[in-house]
Amino acid sequence: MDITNHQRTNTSLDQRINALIHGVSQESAVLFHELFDLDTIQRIQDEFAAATGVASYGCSGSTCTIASCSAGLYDVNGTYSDGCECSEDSYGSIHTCATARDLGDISSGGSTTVSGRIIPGSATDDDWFRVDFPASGRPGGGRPTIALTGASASNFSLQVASNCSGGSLACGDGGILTSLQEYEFTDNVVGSGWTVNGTSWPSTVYFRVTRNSTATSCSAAAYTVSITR
Ligand SMILES: [Ca+2]
Ligand SMILES: [Ca+2]
Repeated sequence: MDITNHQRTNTSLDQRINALIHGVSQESAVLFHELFDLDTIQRIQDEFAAATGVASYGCSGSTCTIASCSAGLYDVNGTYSDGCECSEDSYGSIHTCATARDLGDISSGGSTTVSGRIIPGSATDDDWFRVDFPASGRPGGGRPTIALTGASASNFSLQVASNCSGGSLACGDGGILTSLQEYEFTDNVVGSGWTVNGTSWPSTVYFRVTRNSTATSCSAAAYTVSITR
């Protein structure tokens, strides 16, 4: 029995599998042409790029890198195999106080949560929100609190103000509050012996979320802010 053809087939398969697993060296570039149909490889590469949000890529030998992503997608982890794995949140275009996302009213005992991402490589990304704590008198009821929460909280900072002109919410010592992990207002003047409410009730709070350090994964670029009263 002549097994020559069988051995040739096995050898060819071994070469292809080796090339797929380990890549091919510069010297064996001719071999790659012999092993694979380049149009098919190109089509597979293009379909992979389209499916993973890659707008353009470059390959050198068997190593490919992402050059750019489709709109709203980002290659945060720098890994080619999962493409542009991180998407912008729905606040993507909110980069000014004037266009802050309005989270509505929070009454005493109420709460809400907002989650988003501050994307590395998106030079202007920061997210602005507005929340209202309506009160009919002093003390205002409840304890308005805005806090970064979750495992990634320390990656981010809050900046808070009472209006888009930088109105202060600071107690006593003045200044606009920046680099916060949490803002909390306790209306405890009544019963303390003071006769003047030195700090206005925070009826409206604008807050901005920024990232402190470079995120190297999509999850590290994600923040959660808890608002309670
Ligand atoms: Ca990636
Ligand atoms: Ca964002």
